[in-house]
Amino acid sequence: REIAQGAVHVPGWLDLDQQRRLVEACREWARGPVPIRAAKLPGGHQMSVQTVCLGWHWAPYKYTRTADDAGGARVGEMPEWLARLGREALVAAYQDDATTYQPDVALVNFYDDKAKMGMHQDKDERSREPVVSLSVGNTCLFRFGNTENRSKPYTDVELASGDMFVFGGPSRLAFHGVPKTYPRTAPPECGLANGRLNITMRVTGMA
Ligand code: MD5
Ligand code: FE
Repeated sequence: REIAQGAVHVPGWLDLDQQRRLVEACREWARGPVPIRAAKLPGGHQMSVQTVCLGWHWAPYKYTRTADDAGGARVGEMPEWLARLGREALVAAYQDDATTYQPDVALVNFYDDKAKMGMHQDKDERSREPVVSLSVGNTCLFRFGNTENRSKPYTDVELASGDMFVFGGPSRLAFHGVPKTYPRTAPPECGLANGRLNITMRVTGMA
């Protein structure tokens, strides 16, 4: 389960009931106050993944309170129950007794059958606290790379519905991406007929 130092994959961490509840919550968050959208990169390219943000708005490549690239509304709150789930994830992944982890942003990504995410680093946060990732729906191919560049060496891992992944320590700034998802591989009971949801929690380090 340890893919690299600080990078821990916990398959099947969420039960089907938790998965369904997350899908329901994501449907609600996707409606607003800032509706889910495919972010436009500074170069003009539009991402294929659709994202809704909680707590802070991520407009490539920075965090703001208002969605200046999407109507200007203030983003929805980061729910405390979600932050608590993030803490539980950290305890489970690192087998700690407890943690003071307090994520203040969640980025919820939706992948349709064609969506993918190129190799990148998550370095817009000022804090180097771990990132917690929860997957629901279709299985994807997740590529976990190195900290130097977006090419080899990397490790390919499949992330399925209910899987949890924590990226911390020396893995926090590793390049990573999602080269593909596998259509119609979501378990019927997860609450999502097709498509993939990924919820990532982070600490922005912003006041
Ligand atoms: C996803 N999301 O499946 C992935 C999972 C993103 C993103 O990459 O930026 O929204 S989160 C993977 C991740 C986060 C932070 C660090 C590392 C991986 N890592 O060091 O490999 O939609
Ligand atoms: Fe990322």
